[in-house]
Amino acid sequence: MKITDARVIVTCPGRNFVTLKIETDEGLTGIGDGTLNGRELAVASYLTDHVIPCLIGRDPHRIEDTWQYLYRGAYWRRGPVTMSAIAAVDTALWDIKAKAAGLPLYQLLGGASRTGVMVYGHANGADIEAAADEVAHYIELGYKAIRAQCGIPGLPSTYGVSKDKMFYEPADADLPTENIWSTSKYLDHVPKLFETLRDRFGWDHHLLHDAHHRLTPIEAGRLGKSLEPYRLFWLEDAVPTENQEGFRIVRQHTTQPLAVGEIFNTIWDAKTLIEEQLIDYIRATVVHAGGITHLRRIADFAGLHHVRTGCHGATDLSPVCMGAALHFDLWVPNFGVQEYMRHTEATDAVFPHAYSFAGGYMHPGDTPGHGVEIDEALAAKYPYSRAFLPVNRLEDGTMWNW
Ligand code: GCO
Ligand code: MG
Repeated sequence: MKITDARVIVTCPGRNFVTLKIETDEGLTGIGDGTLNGRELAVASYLTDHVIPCLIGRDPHRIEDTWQYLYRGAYWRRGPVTMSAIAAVDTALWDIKAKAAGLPLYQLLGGASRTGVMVYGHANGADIEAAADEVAHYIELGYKAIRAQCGIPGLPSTYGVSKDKMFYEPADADLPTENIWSTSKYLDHVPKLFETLRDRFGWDHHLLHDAHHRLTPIEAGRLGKSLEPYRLFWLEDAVPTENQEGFRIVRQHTTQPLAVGEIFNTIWDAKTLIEEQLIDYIRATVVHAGGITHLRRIADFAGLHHVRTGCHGATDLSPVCMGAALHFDLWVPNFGVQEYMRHTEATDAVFPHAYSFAGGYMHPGDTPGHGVEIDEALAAKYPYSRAFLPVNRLEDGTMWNW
């Protein structure tokens, strides 16, 4: 088999998505997600200008060789743009290989390790009561695991708290929105949210929380300690991880399970975190971590060190990434949980898919390939529309981590 053509489709059915479609001389096609929120066109150009010309004429079955060709062969390794582009190619090639075999992708990885993939949803509210009402809603929908975020008194807006119910979309403006942050206000308030949730809902559901890289290690240690009585499934992205050794300090101070990695691109971003067992869950996912080929490598390394997976699954990861991630999740032996933020109806219509949700679990479906397609005619009706993620400042105006 040979690759005869490939093209990038940028579409905005409510938010921007970058999709690579690869065609072959045998009529089989495959698609991969290359969406990088707020920097979409950089990946589109990387693919169109620098990757697609090298793909034409290659054997699509040679997934590993193509991955190494694009990673080692570029000379300029790693980084979110490069690795999202490699992921788009890799995902499309796994799609083609599985279609050629007539099997759902998870069968090629080694088959199902479980009957369904536990997912967590996002419950957000302007205050504790509103967040608790949203948790109730997710429980009604059947979720076993729920992430909870709420507004902080004295702060005009807070990470994770959306205008819309059920959809949280941070890339909301043509130029970055400015948020205001206070770590001390946040640290005082969050334990009250989880105290309320345990009082109201008991202990049958997993609760999760995302600190979105805003704390220092010692502050994260304090938050972890103050949340221990409420037995969270995980505390996510407590501190930025450019300095992986910072997690040693967090670990020394709390038994709170820790998750990190949604912005990781390669195994090197997590090497110390994993081999020193400084985290419990690795959040890397298909699109930003080099595709199925590289994510599998990260997961195997993590498995040796008691670290389980918890793939990122926000709305900026397209249904194509979601489909591929669910095949990975169904197989991966050291699975933890999968994030699942629902896409809008318009997005689901552009990306018809075989995956489904029932009773808190998802299944990728048994369609050959990864089970997600793109309706190109419909996609063309939604042209790219620039949208940025917010930026964040401390109360005195200092730039902080969003
Ligand atoms: C999460 C994330 C997202 C990110 C978003 C950035 O845990 O789901 O933190 O909400 O902020 O994916 O593009
Ligand atoms: Mg997060």
